[in-house]
Amino acid sequence: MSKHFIYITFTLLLLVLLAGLIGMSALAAEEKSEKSEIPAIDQREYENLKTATFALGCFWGGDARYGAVPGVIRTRVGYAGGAMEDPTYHDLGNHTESIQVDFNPEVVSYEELVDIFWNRHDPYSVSYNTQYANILFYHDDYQKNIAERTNRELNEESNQEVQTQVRPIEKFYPAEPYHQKYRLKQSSPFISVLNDIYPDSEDLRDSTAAARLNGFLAGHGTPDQVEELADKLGLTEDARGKLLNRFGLNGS
Ligand code: MHO
Repeated sequence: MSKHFIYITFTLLLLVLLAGLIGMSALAAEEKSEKSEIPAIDQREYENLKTATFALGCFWGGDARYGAVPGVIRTRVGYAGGAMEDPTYHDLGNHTESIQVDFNPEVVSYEELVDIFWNRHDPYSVSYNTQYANILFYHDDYQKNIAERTNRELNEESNQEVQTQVRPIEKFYPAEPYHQKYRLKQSSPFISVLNDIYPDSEDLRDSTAAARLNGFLAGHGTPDQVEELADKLGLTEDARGKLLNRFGLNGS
């Protein structure tokens, strides 16, 4: 083998290696730029989240109310409490429209979420029908104690009887994508920004940014909270300005 041949082979090998390295770093850069589109509020991973489920009439409203609560990480609307398998909005059997939230108990307690539940409806009124019944679904003994205690307290402080049910959660069936973050889905330009970030409807549903926006757009949340989060929701300059303006803050 001539020296010349070895030299050429060696150079070729080096070139192939170099091309590979360049390719790999280009891929990594692409991945990074995709990642940077994810809203800052969604970039955190959580351990030890808890889950709570509430039925409060039409689930669109509760989704927005809980979505604005600091410490609530994910919200989803769905059907619970009934026996039929795989209910849908137009065929929900004896299920009830419900909101399920995953929350960080270091930031918001179950008791605070239950407080919102009791304050968001009239517990002494008889539910209109099963679809819109008021139900506090507990997930474990800890939640059961709080649910039953707060129910009892309301019974004791009134001469009327609490009509709201307190029941264990069984299966929760997430509702159709168009019901998730309903208020946000009605609000351009916000929904187009979020749809670009999350083309997959389950990713959109599970996004904290989408939950907060859905809440803020329904008028929940405080100006302070909106100001603090405005840069973390993945919004364009235009959408960010519009959100701030809604809360009387200067968008520019
Ligand atoms: N009255 C509301 C109910 C929707 S809620 C998801 C409507 O149809 O506009 O049940």
